[in-house]
Amino acid sequence: MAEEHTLLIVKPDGVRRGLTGEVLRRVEAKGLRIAELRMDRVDRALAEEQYAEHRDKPFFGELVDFITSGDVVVARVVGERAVSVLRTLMGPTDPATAPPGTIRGDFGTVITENLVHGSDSPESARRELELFFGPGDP
Ligand code: 3AN
Repeated sequence: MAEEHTLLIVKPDGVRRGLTGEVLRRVEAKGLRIAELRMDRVDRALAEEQYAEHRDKPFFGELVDFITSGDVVVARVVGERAVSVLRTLMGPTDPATAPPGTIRGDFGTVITENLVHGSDSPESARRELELFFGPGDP
């Protein structure tokens, strides 16, 4: 099976709490590769584009406020089934009920502050990687 590329974001809560290294360690220890990496700041326009599918949800404003509230670390993560493997490492959306052993289950309690973002499909990954890293790799 071909390698997939996916977008990982360590959100502002993860960066503020000094958990960037821990998140990246887990990604690498699992066997995925970090192909590109940088610290960044997401402006409102980029946040609204990134979360376009949630535009009509009641939590959209909170989500955009939060992702723009501080530095984030963005990474292009590559490997066999990287999209779903990263999602498994992250755990379900709500950290309060995410199982221990997952990033959200081990480090969070609040749904907005759920530490990490990972693309939810290969199609989302292509779209999101282009937003953050520009055109180029798949
Ligand atoms: P995931 O990040 O697990 O793919 P999505 O795509 O459903 O989850 O939601 C995107 C982000 O929106 C989540 N990471 C979380 O921060 C926020 N979010 C999702 N559902 C809620 C909710 N019910 N209340 C507040 N924020 C939410």
